[in-house]
Amino acid sequence: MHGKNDHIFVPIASTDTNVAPGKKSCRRYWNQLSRLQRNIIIVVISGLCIILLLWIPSIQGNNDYGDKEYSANHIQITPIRDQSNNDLTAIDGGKRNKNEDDNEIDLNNGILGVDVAENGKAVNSVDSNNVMANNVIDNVENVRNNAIDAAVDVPKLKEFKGPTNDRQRAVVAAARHAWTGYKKFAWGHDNLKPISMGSHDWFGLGLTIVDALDTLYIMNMQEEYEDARNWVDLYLKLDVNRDINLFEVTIRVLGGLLGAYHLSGDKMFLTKATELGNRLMPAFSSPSGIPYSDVNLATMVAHSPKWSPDSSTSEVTTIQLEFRDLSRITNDPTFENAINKINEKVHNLEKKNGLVPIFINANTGMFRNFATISLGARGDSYYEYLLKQWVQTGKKTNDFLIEDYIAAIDGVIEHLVRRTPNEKYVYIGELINGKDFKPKMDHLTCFLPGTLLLGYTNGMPESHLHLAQDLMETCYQMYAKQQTFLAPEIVYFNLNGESETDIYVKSNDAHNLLRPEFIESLYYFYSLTGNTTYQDMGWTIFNAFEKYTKVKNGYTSIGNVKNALNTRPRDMMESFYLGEMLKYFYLLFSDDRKEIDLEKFVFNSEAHAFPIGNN
Ligand code: DMJ
Repeated sequence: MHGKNDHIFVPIASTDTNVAPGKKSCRRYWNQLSRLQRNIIIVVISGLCIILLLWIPSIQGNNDYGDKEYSANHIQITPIRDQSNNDLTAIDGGKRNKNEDDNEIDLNNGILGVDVAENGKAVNSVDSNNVMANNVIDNVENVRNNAIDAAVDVPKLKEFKGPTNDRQRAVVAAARHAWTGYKKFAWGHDNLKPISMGSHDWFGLGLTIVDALDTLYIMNMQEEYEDARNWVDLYLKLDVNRDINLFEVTIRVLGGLLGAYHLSGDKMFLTKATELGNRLMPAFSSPSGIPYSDVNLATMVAHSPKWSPDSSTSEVTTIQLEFRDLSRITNDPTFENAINKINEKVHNLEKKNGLVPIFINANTGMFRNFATISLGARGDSYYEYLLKQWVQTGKKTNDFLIEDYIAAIDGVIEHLVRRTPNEKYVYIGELINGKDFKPKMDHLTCFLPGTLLLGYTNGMPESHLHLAQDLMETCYQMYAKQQTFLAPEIVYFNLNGESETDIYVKSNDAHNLLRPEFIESLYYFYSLTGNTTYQDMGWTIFNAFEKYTKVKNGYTSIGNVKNALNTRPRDMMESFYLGEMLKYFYLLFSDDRKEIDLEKFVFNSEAHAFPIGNN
């Protein structure tokens, strides 16, 4: 239950329906004119309207708002030399493809007009709820009007050429199979239920379509991309009258729209993203500035989760890349100001050697006492976004974030890292009540090796590289040890020789939800080192997914990875299967390891790529 104070009530502006004074006398004057006079006036007004209609698009084409660094950042691939100093080909005895440096992404070609920035502007103060909601609603109306103009943009699909090898072709075939099932049975709904041939709605925002936009774009699946793009344009209604989760909608929907915008340059996505950003803003109106977890996008009411007064720490700290990106491309600092406030608040809280409890209270702005410390559920992406925000801002600002990241990884090494007694697997456990070590690791934690390697290539210490390499091995074993060659949701480790095997799985934890974290790490390892061993590991896992999760109408999560003869399909394909998993597989198998250049783009937590800026 949540208390009364957990809700922010925001009145909606009323509509004035009074008839304007003077309307009657206008009509009388019109009636007094001769027919000829009336016809002349009608012809002149019609002519003016036609001229105006022809003129408006040409003005819009010339608009260029704001920070050029950001507005210029849509992708065009042009062959230029690799200027990188961060060559890691030495680690793991990495092999490198001869031609892989020949393709880089040129960020300096083309400038996007960002002509919705002013009308899509968010409000100036996150503290004044009523003013905020009224402004938001006004602005949302303006943005909606602009969307009609922006819709004339033609998506540019020429930059990504599609698969170049059999593995990539297999991934595209998987994407097409998943998409076909979704389109047939769940079109416009959040998720596909591939076995019952139905759909599942969580927020009512067509999650799978929005999450998949940039995946379809990168794979050059033009027909599917255009279907998705047109659905977003015509049918994605952001004023859904239900509570949505700020974090999930930010990483999947806002991130999906922004990612699609950066790749395609299609302003319709920016229009939608700006409207969504505005509708999410009431979540920041808590007394502490730590956002509420839930917000109703129609009524602009925000509140804590129904089940608790607290928000998850990872959720309030995993919206920063998206809101900063939105501010940079709209040239409106409102969004970035709100997330900077969270950064500062969390930075100033007391931590255990950089490690954070997994719950935080939006009203008090304090961590929950004695909450678990984990790099799995509810903790994971706090650590991910400390590094990635610093990377996003060109490593020039937000020094306290990278200091917090370094402190946190030191804390991980000191308190959470252990090695199993027999096979010497390195893993990351949890601290229950903030102090009692538990040898449990979520599959979610397998994002960490990729993030650590990204940090290392950006100047973090060598200890991060070693931990990354060790964790890669352990995460791979989480797959390899199962009959299906698929990882479970959670594994436990042999702490003091009390179990027969060093890695074991409890039956309640044996499900696989098609989560992408380890494939994400494989992608980082391949992309940053060029070592094709990681591609081979990924290929083995890809085939296991094909074997055990592919069904007639899509892909399904399964209940049991331990028994190849009884996997217990669960009938759910979450949006991150198309949004993340298949995108990372496709990029992992690319002949060009820099198909997306990690020196120029940073992926959000849902695999949507944003340009790296200068500050
Ligand atoms: C995704 O929505 C994101 O990767 C998120 O950060 C964690 N959970 C899922 C995938 O497992």
